[in-house]
Amino acid sequence: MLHLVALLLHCLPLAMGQYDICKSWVTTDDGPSWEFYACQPKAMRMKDYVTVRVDPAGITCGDPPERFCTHENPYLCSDECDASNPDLAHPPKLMFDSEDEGLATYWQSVTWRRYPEPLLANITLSWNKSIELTDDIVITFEYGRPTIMMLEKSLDNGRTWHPYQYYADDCMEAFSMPARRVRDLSTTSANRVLCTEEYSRWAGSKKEKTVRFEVRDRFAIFAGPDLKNMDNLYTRLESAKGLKDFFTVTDLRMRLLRPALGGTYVQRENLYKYFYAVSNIEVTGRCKCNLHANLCTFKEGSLQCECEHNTTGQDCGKCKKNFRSRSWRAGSYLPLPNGSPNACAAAGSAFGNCECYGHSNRCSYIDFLNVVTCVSCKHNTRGQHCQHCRLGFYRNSSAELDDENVCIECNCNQIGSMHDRCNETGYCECKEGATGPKCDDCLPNYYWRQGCFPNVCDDELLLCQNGGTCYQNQRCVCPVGFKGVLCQQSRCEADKKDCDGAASVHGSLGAVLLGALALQLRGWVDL
Ligand SMILES: *[C@@H]1O[C@H](CO)[C@@H](O)[C@H](O)[C@H]1NC(C)=O
Ligand SMILES: *[C@@H]1O[C@H](CO)[C@@H](O)[C@H](O)[C@H]1NC(C)=O
Ligand SMILES: *[C@@H]1O[C@H](CO)[C@@H](O)[C@H](O)[C@H]1NC(C)=O
Ligand SMILES: *[C@@H]1O[C@H](CO)[C@@H](O)[C@H](O)[C@H]1NC(C)=O
Ligand SMILES: *[C@@H]1O[C@H](CO)[C@@H](O)[C@H](O)[C@H]1NC(C)=O
Ligand SMILES: [Ca+2]
Repeated sequence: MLHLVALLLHCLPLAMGQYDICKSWVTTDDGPSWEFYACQPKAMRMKDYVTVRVDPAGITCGDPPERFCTHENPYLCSDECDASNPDLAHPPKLMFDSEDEGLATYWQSVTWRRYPEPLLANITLSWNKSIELTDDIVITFEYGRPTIMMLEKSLDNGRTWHPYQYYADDCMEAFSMPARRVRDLSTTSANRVLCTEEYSRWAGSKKEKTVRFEVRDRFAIFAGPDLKNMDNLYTRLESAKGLKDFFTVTDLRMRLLRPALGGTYVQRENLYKYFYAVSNIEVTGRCKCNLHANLCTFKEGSLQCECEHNTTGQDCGKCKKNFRSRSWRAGSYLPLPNGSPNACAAAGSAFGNCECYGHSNRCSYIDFLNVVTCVSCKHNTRGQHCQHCRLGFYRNSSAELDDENVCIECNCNQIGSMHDRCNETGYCECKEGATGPKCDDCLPNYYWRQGCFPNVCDDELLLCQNGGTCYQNQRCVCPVGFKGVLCQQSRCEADKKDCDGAASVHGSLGAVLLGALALQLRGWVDL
């Protein structure tokens, strides 16, 4: 059996010969040396490496034990699911076992007892590794396929999800989408997300059991019906934007939205025959190693590329330390048939002695200075070797010189600072009165109002006088009859008319109170 599986996998189109070696020892006129090629691991049965999660809690049948019937035998409800009995239990792992004896083993949900509340279940598969699909995803349902379901994928270990394909017996009704078939897609629409009715219609629960996500049909758009012209597919994968990513996943989720009905409507009097049962989920693909590895191994609970070309990381997505004289690049399928390795280069090896710490791919010779210098330093670096930070950036002390995060933006407060440059620890140069690393604070005795200004008044030294109150250190609010920055000046002294006016209303006690009230009001209004 194992042999047969290995043999079958070997026959998969993408597992054939091409791009399966990363380097070879060749003899040239200059003597023997290594030659490097773009390379990728073989396709594998990805269900062997997956972790699964079924939601919501309690959706798996058998706790408490429950009877169910089948569409063939709706009134003979003698089947039983019992989680505590290994012979009658239907846990999620049975979707990934190998059914050597030909007997289907399957995960099963509870029945649709709660109708008309929808019977919803999510099956989430996670690899903690990016995988490139190389063949159809095939989901096998016992006792009928769902009448509505959806396939979703994630490319970032489950942080964000995207629809991958919609399935319904009536796409318009279920998703307001026209029904389409993958075989009708064209070269420009090969990565379209569509709704298909091909896998949701009732055909007798024993007959058609599989729901597919058609990878081969999509490949065939470029490689021909027998996938003979793989060169054309590889060329397309390199040139068509988003096409490679379309076949790449870290996680998959089946959202089961309505079970098989076995007819056109739900029979309320016998809800025990409605449930989901999945016996197998086949996912065939290879580890994504950016064409820098031909082996992928299961280590410490996750798949990992065995990176070549002096790359490293789970997906060979960066250059090894001391091999960063130019930026990392993925290998390429082109030119056919061996591709380009785009290997990482040791410092000093690629461009004579011009090290650019991985921030530039180009060096240029400046004649009149007689130096070789890096061109177009990236990641906010500058300098002959991209070894300095651009103006307005400072050195990240916890990052190495070849780290993408080596330069941090100064972020000086535009109003509070003299300019947008900062010193090596990120401190900006502040205008008078401003303080803080970014100059967005004021020194004591200064207040912030589009910059820092010296206090006009406060509660200690610059007290408002004659009963005036200090408003936000900006000015004194003076009582009637007083003025001046600190209300230190009586209006009588300053202006005879003010004084006379005040005197005429000061006649009675009532007027005095009124005056006090007006004073209060004035204070408020002035704010
Ligand atoms: C299934 O997953 C989707 C998100 O992809 C979530 O919105 C939904 O609530 C989940 N359904 C169940 C039954 O857990
Ligand atoms: C995922 O893989 C990475 C890299 O191999 C590993 O460090 C991490 O622990 C894994 N996470 C889980 C949840 O397995
Ligand atoms: C990677 O580095 C090693 C050790 O320096 C070197 O022998 C090898 O040729 C390099 N490989 C590539 C693809 O550059
Ligand atoms: C400094 O570099 C480290 C290491 O790369 C990085 O984790 C960190 O985010 C960087 N700090 C900033 C502020 O960018
Ligand atoms: C940067 O400026 C701050 C504040 O003036 C100072 O404390 C610090 O020592 C300076 N750092 C360097 C490396 O000059
Ligand atoms: Ca099974």
